[in-house]
Amino acid sequence: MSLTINRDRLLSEIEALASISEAEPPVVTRIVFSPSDLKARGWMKACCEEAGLTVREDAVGNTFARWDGSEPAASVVGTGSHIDAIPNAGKYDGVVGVLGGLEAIQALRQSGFRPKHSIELLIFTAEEPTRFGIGCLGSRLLSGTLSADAARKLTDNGGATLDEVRREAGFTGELEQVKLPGGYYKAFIELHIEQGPLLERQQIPLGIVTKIAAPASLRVLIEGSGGHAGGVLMPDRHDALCAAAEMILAIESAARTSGAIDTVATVGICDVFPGAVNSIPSKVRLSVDIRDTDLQRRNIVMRTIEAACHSISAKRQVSTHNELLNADSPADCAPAIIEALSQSCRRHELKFLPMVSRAYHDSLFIARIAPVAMLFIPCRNGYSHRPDEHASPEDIVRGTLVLAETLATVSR
Ligand code: HGY
Ligand code: MN
Ligand code: MN
Repeated sequence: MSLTINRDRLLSEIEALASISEAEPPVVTRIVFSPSDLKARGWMKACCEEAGLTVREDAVGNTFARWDGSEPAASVVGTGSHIDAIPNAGKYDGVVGVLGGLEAIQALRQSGFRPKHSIELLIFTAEEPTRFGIGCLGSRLLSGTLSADAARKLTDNGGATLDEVRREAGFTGELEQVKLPGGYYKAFIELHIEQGPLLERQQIPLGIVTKIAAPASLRVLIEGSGGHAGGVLMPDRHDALCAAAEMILAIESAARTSGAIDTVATVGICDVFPGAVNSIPSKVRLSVDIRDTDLQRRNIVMRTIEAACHSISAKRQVSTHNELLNADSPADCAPAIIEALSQSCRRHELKFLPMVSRAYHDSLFIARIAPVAMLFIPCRNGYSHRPDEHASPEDIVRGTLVLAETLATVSR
């Protein structure tokens, strides 16, 4: 099989999608169900239809662009990723998997290949946790990892519920219908930038993911007594932000002292109330992200963090409430798909690195219902979730070619 990846088309589509953003270039901000996300969805659907695919959307906006195989009733081979982007992001996170997946399908169609199993490009809703506080919302619902009832309880920072926001965006079906029937996917393969420095550092053009790390996130709500910044003397204070500051360092220390380099913990959001320079903070909300490739070790670190927050809170006579948002298991990738990816790399004499994904992805949840694997391409300096995120045209095209060949292998 000789496949041709249309490099110019793929690169120009990446640029076009990057221009659909709440922020000025080179910054990409595309929060789920925001005007830019809806515009990007419309643009993507048009690209898929132009490529001859049949497009459908489910009740939470997961989008499926299908190429019917010779046995349409057989299980499906999926590929894809996400197009939503956190604030101040780059243009490649998720996008390489969506547009690379579309290009891989087009290259197969143009080569005259005919799959037995239908191939679907997926664009998952809300891979990023930005709006509803939980990542991979669309793939959690597809895999049944998140129930429709639990999803209905989700609200954004403005207090709008997921149901209100999705219906306003035009997705009006029942959330119960999102969960896929068992055996729907034969396999799912996601192309993604590494979002880390290993491939570039070792000058290896491709990574084949063997395991996806276990993510957890929680909110720590701290309540002190507040008061006038001039009138309340230091011994009389119960400053919620000072307590939070100690907790942030304790969270960092819990990850650093876990005994393994694979443990990470981040306090990415710190909301301070009332937020006036001359008022002692009375409330603070910390959003905490904790991950590890080892589930048990991650859970130990979470317990260490919980204990540290409570002892700091007692010492400072503030109240603390920890709200767990998610605590997911890691996922092993499927040996058969890993082998198919490896075969394609070997065919092209491309070095590849078996590796762990420290970022989470929709593949983590699709792995609950189907065999999955991920293919990584390098990103410059390992940067991601920032405007200078960059993947080279050569790496993008190479990853797309290996993805296309693997889709062909798995869909025969
Ligand atoms: O946070 C993550 O790992 C993913 O990029 N959303
Ligand atoms: Mn991301
Ligand atoms: Mn991503």
